Amino acid sequence: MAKYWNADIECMSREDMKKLQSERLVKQVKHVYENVPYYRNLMDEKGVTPDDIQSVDDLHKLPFLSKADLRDAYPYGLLAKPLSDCVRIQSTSGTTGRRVVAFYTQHDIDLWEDCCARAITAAGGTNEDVCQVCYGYGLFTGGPGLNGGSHKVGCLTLPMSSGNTERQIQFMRDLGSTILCCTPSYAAYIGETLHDMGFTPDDIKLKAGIFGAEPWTEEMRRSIEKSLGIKAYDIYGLTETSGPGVSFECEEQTGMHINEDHFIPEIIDPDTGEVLPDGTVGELVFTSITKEAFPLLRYRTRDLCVLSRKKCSCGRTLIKMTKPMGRSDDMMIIRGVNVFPSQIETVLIEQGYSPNYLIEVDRVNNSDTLDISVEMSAEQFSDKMKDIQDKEKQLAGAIKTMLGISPKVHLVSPKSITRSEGKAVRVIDKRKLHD
Ligand code: DLL
Repeated sequence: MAKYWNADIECMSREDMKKLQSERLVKQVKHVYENVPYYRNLMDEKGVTPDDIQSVDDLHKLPFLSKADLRDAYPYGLLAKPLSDCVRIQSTSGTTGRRVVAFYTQHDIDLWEDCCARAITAAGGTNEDVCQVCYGYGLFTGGPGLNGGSHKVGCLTLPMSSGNTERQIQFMRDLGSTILCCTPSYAAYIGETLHDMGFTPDDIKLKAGIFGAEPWTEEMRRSIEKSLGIKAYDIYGLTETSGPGVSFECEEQTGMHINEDHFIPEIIDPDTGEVLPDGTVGELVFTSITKEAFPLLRYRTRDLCVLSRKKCSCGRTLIKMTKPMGRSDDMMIIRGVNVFPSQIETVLIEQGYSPNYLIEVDRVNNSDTLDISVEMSAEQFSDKMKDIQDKEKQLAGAIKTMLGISPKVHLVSPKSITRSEGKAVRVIDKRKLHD
């Protein structure tokens, strides 16, 4: 069984990787400078020319590109190839008013699918596998990306898209799916539905899941692994950098290997822009060195994580990033304390609750309020008020220990919180509505 999709690259020596990255970077900077007036202006403003970039060591000289730049340049302002060379667009949903449209040449699509093929291979996928892709298809990159990767590996591919969960399980059983690709919140829902339909993991053939597109905790991973009887692998990416496959997990499950032959990562201080050493938490920045149509240099992702060069037992030498703990824009400041939804999720699952919850933040009489509705399982449910109140108090205490601030916990009846088939919405910050 092939352990790597491309061993030459995935296990390349650091020295050779640096050389490859430097060659590609020099070429890419020229390509962007000559073809993207928007970025050329940014470089001119900073007084940098392509000649100043001779290797990856010069990367820090380049200006950053932010989501605001993408908005300014929408839709064609960052395009580096004539439209006649482009064959596809993908896009974010734009529900937060920040739609991103990314363009692809056929070459870009090939490289993107190759990155996804590496992820599937790292999860143990081969041409013997049946890969059920339940990420959304369409403008969202999840479905098309994993679909393409699955074809490359030679898996029998089930292009299911998301939704109609009972039918997903029927297909899974009838066709003997061995790999599941979807968001972690949808994987949890599939696991729950499997159970509700009276099946156990022994009734399906799944062995691995490739889950990403939203933050998820280690506790959530263990809960999904148990409900579906699989090993759950993380995968990361964003529309701006093609989609899923920028990085992927191997069997060690201690972070995601970044496809460094295509994307050079940096970690910066989100406030000052200063580049931080490996091992420090900061904002992840990517430079795409092989993309033709929509190459982004020093793109600020807003995702917070840590990079590590610790040797990996899988043999890959590609740098690893930790699971992003959330976007810097997901972080809530409640009564002056920084709170990530993932911290709350960790406590809930540790305390034996399901990952079905909703966080509501508001401001009443100039003071922030934090309300967390958490679903009980049928076994946890009780019709005795006192029992429920005791449990709410106990859970609120555990969350207070984690966050340092007291929430109001509401235990709600089984199945009363809407399930997610794509990216879960877990936070409603009503303060933003008032401002
Ligand atoms: O979510 C691409 C994708 C599809 C990745 C399928 C993995 C699997 P966007 O919709 O542009 O693209 O959202 C990108 O999602 O900046 C992160 O904040 C978040 N994200 C993606 N993967 C992970 C992950 C796709 N594994 C944004 N863990 C990114 C945590 C993730 N957050």
